Amino acid sequence: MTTRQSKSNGKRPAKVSKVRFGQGGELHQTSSVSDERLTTNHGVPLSDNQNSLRGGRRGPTLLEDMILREKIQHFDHERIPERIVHARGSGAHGFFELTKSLAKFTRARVLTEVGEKTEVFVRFSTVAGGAGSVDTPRDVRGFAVKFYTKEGNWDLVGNNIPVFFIQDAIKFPDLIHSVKMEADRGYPQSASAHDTFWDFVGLMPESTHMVTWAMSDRTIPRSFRMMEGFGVNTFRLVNSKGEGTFVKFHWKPRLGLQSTCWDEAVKIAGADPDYHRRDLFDAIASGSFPEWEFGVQLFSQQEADALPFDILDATKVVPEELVPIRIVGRLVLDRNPDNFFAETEQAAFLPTNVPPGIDFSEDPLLQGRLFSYQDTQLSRLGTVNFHQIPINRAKGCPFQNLQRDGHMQMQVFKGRANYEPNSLAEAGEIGGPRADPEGGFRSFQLPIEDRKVRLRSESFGDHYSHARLFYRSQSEIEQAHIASAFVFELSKVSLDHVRTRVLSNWRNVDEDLAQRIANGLGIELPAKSKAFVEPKDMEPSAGLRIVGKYPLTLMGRSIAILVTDGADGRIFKALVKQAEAEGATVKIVAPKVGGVMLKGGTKLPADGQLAGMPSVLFDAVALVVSEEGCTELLREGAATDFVAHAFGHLKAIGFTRECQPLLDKANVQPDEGVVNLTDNMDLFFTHARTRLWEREPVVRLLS
Ligand code: HDE
Repeated sequence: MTTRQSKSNGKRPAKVSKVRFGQGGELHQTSSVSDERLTTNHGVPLSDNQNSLRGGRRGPTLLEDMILREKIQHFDHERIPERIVHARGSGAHGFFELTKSLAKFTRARVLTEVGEKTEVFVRFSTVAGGAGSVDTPRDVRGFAVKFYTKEGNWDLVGNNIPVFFIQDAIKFPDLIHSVKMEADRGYPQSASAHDTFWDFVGLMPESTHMVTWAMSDRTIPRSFRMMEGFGVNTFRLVNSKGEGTFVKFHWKPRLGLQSTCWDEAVKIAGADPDYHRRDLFDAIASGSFPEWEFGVQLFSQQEADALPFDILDATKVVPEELVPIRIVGRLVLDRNPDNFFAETEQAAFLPTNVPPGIDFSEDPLLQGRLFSYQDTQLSRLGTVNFHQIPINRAKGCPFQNLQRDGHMQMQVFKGRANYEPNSLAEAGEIGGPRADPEGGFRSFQLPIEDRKVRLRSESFGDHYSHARLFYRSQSEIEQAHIASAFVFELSKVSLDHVRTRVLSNWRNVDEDLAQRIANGLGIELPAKSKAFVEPKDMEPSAGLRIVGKYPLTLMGRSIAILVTDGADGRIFKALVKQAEAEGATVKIVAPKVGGVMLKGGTKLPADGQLAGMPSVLFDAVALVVSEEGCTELLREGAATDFVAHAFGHLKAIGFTRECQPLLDKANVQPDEGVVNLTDNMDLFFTHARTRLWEREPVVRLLS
């Protein structure tokens, strides 16, 4: 028996690529790996990476083998604790560009220098599931942006819904415990459809507004690229005179706000658990960069006082109709992370990261967040020095202070002074940095003189008006989806009293909605719960809808072409040409991954095999098949599902004449969106730009 040797010849010199010195004077090593020789973590070259050190060929492994021990030990500790919430996330690099100056309201450079580009790192996430959970549960999405500004990092840690479940940070652990896996059984993973969540919700009327949003299609987004983002909490801008203006932050996707259908989201979870992560990565890799407009709603204290709700209450939305959104910048994501762990996983977002000119409000939810994020990084990243990890480092400016040492200190400081004040500079030594009273961060001079209390302001007491506003602002389609989502979720609740309490609360929101839910569940409507503050009717806000807001475009959408042997290559080519010209992605799906032989003998390789690339992964499908091909497909369940699901999920279906038997088998009923490609390819593309909402009553009994 011969011993297998490592292929490394051991002659090439070990090379550490790209070593540069950071602004703090420390050695900062970028980690691009070269193909030079392997070493241990301490630089000792390896002669063999295949065999551990043994006492004889067949003898026991020796404790002395430091190479084996180092490698295994590093591997044993490869995982760090995942985030307690928002554990499942995907990130990307990009830039923010200011298009309109807010100099009147703030002295933060990032919001005053028009045309200046600021580097950003963005992380999107689900909330409830673990790091390895699927991308498409019904859940709120995180939308966290780290701006590396010239005045320090600004982290705008937002969500894709503008309000939140609770008003006070002290309820956050309860909320999250209720929605995560139930304590005794350890399930469900990443789902709100269970007893404990709805128990909490029913007992906390302040959650009514957010839960109504959560039951809307906002929580089943089509793509991260097609989500709105919100800062949620009210913040303050502070100008050079020290004057404060309240601000709400908004992100508006250039591709419009789009969602999946619930049944589709459920099926995607099986077909591609990484659906959103892949979509983001592929879009950036192909040069189709996701983009958002950045907007602000600005209002003074007087304007805030005139609003019929409290702007410090994060369960309330400020309708665009009351305070318009001014678009002042754009965000473009143009670079994928090189390493998921080092960047996306180790990214630490802190709502406390604000440059001079941006400040907090007294929102009691935000105030709690100001403590939590810094604290959670310690258990997740294990050190107070997590700000030195490359993804978290302030890159736009130097950072320097007299904080020292600690676990995993990366900086090598020079000099004796690690305290301030000191007078070492007078002796020609390094004295160290000092505070800057002019340019440094100054808090808004908020007058406070009051009693210490544990009390909620009465102005936070109206729990239903905004939920009513949201529901009544929706299109009919969206209202039906909301009612159906409630029915689905509450059908999974096993405790009758929990369900009943939820319905009692929602009667305060809208009687029709409560009745629809009760009908869908097949139960009697219970008595209405007593509202602390009687809900008021507000003017519906079109800005709160999804349907009708997105642009009718193929840009960023994806089309599957199902082909078989003998398919018509001309139709295929024409489809691809038009789709790609309009910015859509085309994928070729075939019975076998090796591809098909088109009529005339051209070989066409496939992007995916039918069972592995179902129609749920696409926005529209075209069926370009031959007669024989169709006969084969009739015997394949995945083909029937491909067509039936496309129809059921309200997608445009283009087909060639030969495909009729498959359409019949899949029970596709002719409508405007089922288009013979030979007759009218343009019509297919018209419908591929949106969903055929009018088909929904044909395929689904909605509540
Ligand atoms: Fe978070 N939240 N949160 N949250 N949150 C975290 O911080 C917390 C809240 C949001 O991609 C944690 O670094 C409290 C609102 C996002 O890394 C933790 C309260 C909003 C992310 C934490 C809230 C958010 C987090 C877990 C109530 C929308 C992911 C890991 C007072 C504005 C950021 C971490 C990323 C993450 C605490 C409420 C958004 C535990 C105490 C409201 C997008 O610190």
